[in-house]
Amino acid sequence: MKNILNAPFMVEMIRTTTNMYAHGWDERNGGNISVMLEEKDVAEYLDSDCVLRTIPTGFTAPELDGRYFLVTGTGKYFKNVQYAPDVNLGILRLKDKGQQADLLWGYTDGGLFTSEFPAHMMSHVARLKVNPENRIVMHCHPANLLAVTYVHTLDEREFTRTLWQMCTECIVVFPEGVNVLPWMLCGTNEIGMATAEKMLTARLVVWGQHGIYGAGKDLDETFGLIETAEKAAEIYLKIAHLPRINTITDEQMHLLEKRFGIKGREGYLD
Ligand code: 2HA
Ligand code: ZN
Repeated sequence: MKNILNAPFMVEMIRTTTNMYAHGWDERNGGNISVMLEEKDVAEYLDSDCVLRTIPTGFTAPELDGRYFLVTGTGKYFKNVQYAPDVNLGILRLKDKGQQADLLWGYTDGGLFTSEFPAHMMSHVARLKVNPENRIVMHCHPANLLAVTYVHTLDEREFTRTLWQMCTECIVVFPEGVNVLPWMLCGTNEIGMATAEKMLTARLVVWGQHGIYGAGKDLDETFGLIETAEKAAEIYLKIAHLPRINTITDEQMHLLEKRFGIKGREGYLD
């Protein structure tokens, strides 16, 4: 067996959590990531018959039976992942209609998967329906996006249009826009189901007064989505209180659509 700490998915996960912490998106135990792994990738590093513990998940997701996930631990700090990956991360395989998870590696202090496991797993189910290549669900608390949810309407069209107008590349990076949930109690199946529903039509879902969820085919894409939306939110906060003299017009957005071969969400541009 090869050393799992050298596995590309592990190296990338450690780099990403470290980088997200450095961006200030994951204070204390804030944020969580789940990476769907291929059985063949895991097999090089783990004996998949060796189950350390079986953990009830508290939800049902038959679509995920037999799927492997690398997941951040509950109560764990992104800041610490690089120093003790085996304590702060775990590798799980779902079974029994997703109601149980076999722990194959990690959480060595007796820990558990993230409290947002339902939102992650339900979002994976939703994203796989849209794009079978989707492997990542990422949640964090970027300050500017969070701040915008206090002073801007949470109407999804308006919220999306504001972000699109803040940087030229926004509509190119997330043409489907940003979906938004009002404040809800986190860590529950209810917010998990609501997030998954929103994930059917966009890879970014803002949680009002809490943070953001991103989904994508790899960690780079998903990080980049959140990074771009967060940058737009930062610019909005720099200008929202000033008279706006210039903007990116809908006509210019249509030029971007043509130039980059993308299509903004139906009905979001005039
Ligand atoms: O504590 O971010 O939403 C982890 C979280 C919960
Ligand atoms: Zn959170």
